[in-house]
Amino acid sequence: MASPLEKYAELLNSFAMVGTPIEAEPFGSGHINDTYRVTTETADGEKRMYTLQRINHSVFRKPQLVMDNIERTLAHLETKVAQFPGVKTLKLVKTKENRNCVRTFSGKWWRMYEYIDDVESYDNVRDVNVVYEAARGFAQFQNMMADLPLPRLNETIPYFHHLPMRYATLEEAVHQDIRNRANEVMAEIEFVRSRRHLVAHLLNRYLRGQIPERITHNDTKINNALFDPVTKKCVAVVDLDTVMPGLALYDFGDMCRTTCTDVAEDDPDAEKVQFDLKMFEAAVSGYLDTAHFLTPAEVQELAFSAWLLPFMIGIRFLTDYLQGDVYFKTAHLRHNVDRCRTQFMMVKRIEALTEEMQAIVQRCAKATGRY
Ligand code: ADP
Ligand code: GN1
Ligand code: MG
Repeated sequence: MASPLEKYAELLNSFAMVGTPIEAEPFGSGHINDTYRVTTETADGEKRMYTLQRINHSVFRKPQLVMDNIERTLAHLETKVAQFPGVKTLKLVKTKENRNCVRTFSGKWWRMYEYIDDVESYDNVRDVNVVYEAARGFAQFQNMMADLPLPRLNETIPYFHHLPMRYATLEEAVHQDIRNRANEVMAEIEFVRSRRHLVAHLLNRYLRGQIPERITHNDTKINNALFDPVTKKCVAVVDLDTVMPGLALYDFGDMCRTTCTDVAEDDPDAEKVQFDLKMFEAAVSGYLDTAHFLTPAEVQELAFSAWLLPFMIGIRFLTDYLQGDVYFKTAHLRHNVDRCRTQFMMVKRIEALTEEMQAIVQRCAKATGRY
């Protein structure tokens, strides 16, 4: 079988990299795009690294809108990072024809970034300092994006965090049951149905004007933050495909989803999932220390958002299982079921800790002196 380097030789040649590609290897553990790390070498032996990514165009139906958002986002971040020592932004590598991505004859979309070197990325965290720094990093990202000049960014996936829509899509998938899998996951379906009354809560507060729209990252899982291996500070935020208008709380909740447990998202033993209050406290304090823009109403919903994101993403995994595993990459038949179960276990753990979580939020908010 051809190696990635051979397979993508022509594609690689269309990007304006420095040097000649000498290696290309699959990279990262994202569920959506295909990522390769490419190494090049110049005539005098200097090596450079890049990430080559195929944008999953069945998830991102309009890849050009994604790339336009990313170009604007990066240009804006570039004007900001100088104020933050150590902070880096992704840098797009244009094509030799000065485009921000390539569309191949077979209809695939590819883009390239400079690889950010000397960093660490984690799928799971056990260190409260890392959680604190991740929260600061994502808050800083929101801070830097707050004054992006108009027009409004494109919605790269419409209704992405619209929980009532996610709920309705699940019911539709149960109704259609095209793979005949609904019976097997009836307990999970009932788990969702019994929480139906909570589905519209945050969205209603937004629609009533109580919670503002902001520019948000929308995919703040911990492996989308890169860390300095020595200082453990968050140096960059990656995976910008879903940067678009959203609620700050979605970013906070997704961060908690992936940092407040050290159990893998797809662990087959969901019982192991605990919700670690020390990690939650680190996330709240890191976020509040940096996201000075947060209104009292947003602060009031921080704990709820930590519940909402595992609930929503669990629904998405369950829906994908019922629809035949067409959205998230899966490695085995019940992968999406395992993922769904860890998420719902987290939801259950959070439900048992609601008071403690509210108390943590109040304590941290008071400590800032702003609320
Ligand atoms: P996906 O959409 O599939 O999640 P990502 O853009 O998140 O793809 O990339 C996958 C992983 O690769 C990231 O979680 C991150 O750890 C790593 N990564 C991506 N881009 C870079 C980069 N420019 N430099 C260093 N690491 C990167
Ligand atoms: C996907 O692309 P990745 O792996 O960082 C997904 C997120 C989910 C996450 C669950 C565009 O993120 O919404 O929360 O998987 N991204 C998209 O792990 O759907
Ligand atoms: Mg990612």
